[in-house]
Amino acid sequence: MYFKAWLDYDGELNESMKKYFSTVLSNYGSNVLSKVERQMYLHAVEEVKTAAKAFIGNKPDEYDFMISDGNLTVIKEQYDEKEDGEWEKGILLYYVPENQMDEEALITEGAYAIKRYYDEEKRLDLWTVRANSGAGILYGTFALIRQAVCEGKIADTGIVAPFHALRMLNHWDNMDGTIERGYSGNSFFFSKNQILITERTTFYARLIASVGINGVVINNVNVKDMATRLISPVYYAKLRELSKIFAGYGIKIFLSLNFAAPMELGGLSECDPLSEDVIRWWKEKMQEVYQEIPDFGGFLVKADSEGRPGPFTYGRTHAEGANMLAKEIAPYGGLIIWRCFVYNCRQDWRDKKTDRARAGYDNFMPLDGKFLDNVILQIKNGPMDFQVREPVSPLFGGLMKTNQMLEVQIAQEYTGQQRHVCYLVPMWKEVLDFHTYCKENEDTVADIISGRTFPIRNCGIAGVSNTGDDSNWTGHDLAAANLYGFGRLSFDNHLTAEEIAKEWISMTFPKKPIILSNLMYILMNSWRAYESYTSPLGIGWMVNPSYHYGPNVDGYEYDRWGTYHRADCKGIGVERSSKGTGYTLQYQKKNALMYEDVSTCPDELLLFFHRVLYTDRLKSGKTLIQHIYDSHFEGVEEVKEFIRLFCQLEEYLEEAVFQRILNRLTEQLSSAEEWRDVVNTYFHRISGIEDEKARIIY
Ligand code: GCW
Repeated sequence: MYFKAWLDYDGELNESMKKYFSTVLSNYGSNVLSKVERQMYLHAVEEVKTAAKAFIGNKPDEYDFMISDGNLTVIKEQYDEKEDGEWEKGILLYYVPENQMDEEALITEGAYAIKRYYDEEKRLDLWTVRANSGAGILYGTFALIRQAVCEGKIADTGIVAPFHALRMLNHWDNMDGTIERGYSGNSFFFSKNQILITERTTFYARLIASVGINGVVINNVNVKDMATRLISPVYYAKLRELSKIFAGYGIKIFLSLNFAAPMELGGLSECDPLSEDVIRWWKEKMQEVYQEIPDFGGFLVKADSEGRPGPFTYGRTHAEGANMLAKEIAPYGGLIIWRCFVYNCRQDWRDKKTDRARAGYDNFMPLDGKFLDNVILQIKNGPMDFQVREPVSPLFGGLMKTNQMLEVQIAQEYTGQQRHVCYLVPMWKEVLDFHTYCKENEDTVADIISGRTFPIRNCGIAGVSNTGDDSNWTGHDLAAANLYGFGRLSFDNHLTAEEIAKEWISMTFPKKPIILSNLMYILMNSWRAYESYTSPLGIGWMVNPSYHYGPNVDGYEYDRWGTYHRADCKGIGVERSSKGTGYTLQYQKKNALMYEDVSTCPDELLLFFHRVLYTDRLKSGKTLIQHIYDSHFEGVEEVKEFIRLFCQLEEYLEEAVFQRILNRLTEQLSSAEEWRDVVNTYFHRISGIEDEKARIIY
């Protein structure tokens, strides 16, 4: 059992708007379409029918049409002329053949335009979706329905082209059905070492296509055991079937790859990327994979990180490792997406120069320009690991000759594990809008990963998925806003976090002003609230090791000595300026200077960059210790406010939905109280400084 998430199409249309959904006109009969394009087109037509069913309770009439010299002819068996004064209204999906294109920009894969079409003489009044690709027709159709649901009306869009070329979801699903950092049940891709293909598979493809996703990595980047065998005859038939289903929604399937596959699968004695045997093995493997799965997108690789094998074992670089694979997959148009999450998890934090934050840059910056064109480096948003607040990775703005992709985590590993509400779109917006100063203009992260800064074609954005087989897909109903938001933002970088939240609420819940305003408040304040009651000012972690939920101030798992945050009786924070680990110097000058100086370093990242005394004052005028106390108290109060606002919605929401969300919010409150008490007590004891407001600190 699963819910339709935001595809319920529960819209309130007036009578005049409803009429448009009484007819759908399509031209997929024309022979310009390839099989897969036609499939996407058919799915778009299907979507209009589904929407019509929801809006008017009926299936629409379906007709073909022709356009020649700008004249539209509706092809009907019996074309009944309308009575005088009556207009034929409908929705027309128009795959524009190349020779009829008047708008260049429509050529971009996935671009579309929604436009009204009137014909006085024929009394036609249509809303048209125009596109030059099946994906464009599909995206345009979803956009048109979205307008109808959210606004109750349809409007011209002009040409809308996807901002990022690759818009991917990374699933960390294991073949036994578990999900690494999964908080929404089990995998719907795998169970007991088998690939699952059910009704849910198709629905999922449709769900994520509706927000513009065009690539999915189905298995965990930690590729172990049977997952190594995904590229073997045992699984090809199912993978082919799966890739066809997704292709019909404009989505390519990718796999995570085990760098040691030549050994574990091929029986070779090594996986040295320069060994001829290894190269030959991959050559044959790539050929086999593409013979079996022609639509296949390529591979995602986690190498030399957290125990995964990689080129380091043989004294080779990441470029040598990635390029070897890239060369062998290139003849088939495949991509190698190589992760930059590479660091030494055995570092000794007692050494003041030790700094995990430096690792990505130190490892990859020297390789800039050394990767083949079908390699993309996938870079986590921050230099550490998906903490509630981190600066942007300095690889963005550092690398200038390398294909790049941003990786964010939709799954809330460190942000409340989908038991706490934490709407992450505002965080991603900050990352995407960050000026790297690598160029005078078009220097933001979004510019870089969309190919606007440097002429790179293979680039984009990836999100670690937060889905599972829970009936509501994301465990916490409100966590679906993150999945929705990730897709929408990857398609249209100009949307604000508010606009996305508003859309998602309108698509998901009944249309009542109080639902919109209260949920908007909760979503828009949730990230800040989570940050307030958890780890302050960019210090990060402070969670229980391994499962990463709940407070544990000294709990950084790769630090046996309890020193990574450097807290003592005087102060806290890691000095990452040139006086400390030198991490600040990895940024372009303007940013390096900003972070280097305590007086210009933004407060929310202060403890990430500097060691600060408890008695030092922040820009707010508060002392550091008072800020820690206050923010932890305030964070908890904010969660109480969320609950108060949410309870006002009881009469308007389905009982089960209301109860599910309330249960999560209730758990969030007790967890927030625990965070507040554990963190405040720790700093109260270690600093010996009293709260100015004399509140009780447990
Ligand atoms: O954040 C860490 C997670 C690991 C994860 C790793 C990674 C998939 O705790 O579970 O492994 O990052 O991104 O590779």
